[in-house]
Amino acid sequence: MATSLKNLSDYDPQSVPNASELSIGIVVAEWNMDVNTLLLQGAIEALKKHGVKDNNIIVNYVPGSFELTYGARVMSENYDVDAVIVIGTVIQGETPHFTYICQSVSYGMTELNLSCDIPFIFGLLTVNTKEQAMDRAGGKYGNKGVEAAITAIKMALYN
Ligand code: RBF
Repeated sequence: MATSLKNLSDYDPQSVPNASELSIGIVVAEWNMDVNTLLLQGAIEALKKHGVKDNNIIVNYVPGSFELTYGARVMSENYDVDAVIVIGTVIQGETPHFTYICQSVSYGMTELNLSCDIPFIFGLLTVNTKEQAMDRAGGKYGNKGVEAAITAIKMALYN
């Protein structure tokens, strides 16, 4: 959890295993693309920093966060990836859509983690405001895309 007390973007790089043999899929939602682009950049930079080759980072897009579960499943079926990261930003509005979308992605990732042989990493920002999103996309609370990438490497090599 990235809070002011625990910001994994300040992680110890020595604690991350070499990822040069890994292929990582990233599925990005197109809603709030300005935020998601920053999260994606953070994720790709972190993957490359730890050895993942350019050709072994596959990025696909889906219309919104609700579609991330299906996009992640298709990514795992169509590409030989060792982990899938989903990236999206859901901002609380005046209607209950926020809860439905966030719960759906959360359940979706859990379901995929239980039923598939590779890990699925939850890179979804669930925030009240755009400002809170930016704070977590390279702002004062780090970049959750970086954290998702480090988690993907660790979980892909988990045994
Ligand atoms: N998708 C997001 O990724 N982030 C959002 O903040 C977001 N807000 C939405 C608000 C409403 C009222 C609706 C209907 C959809 C929203 N979506 C959002 C899109 C959603 O994830 C999905 O793409 C669509 O509902 C189509 O299945």
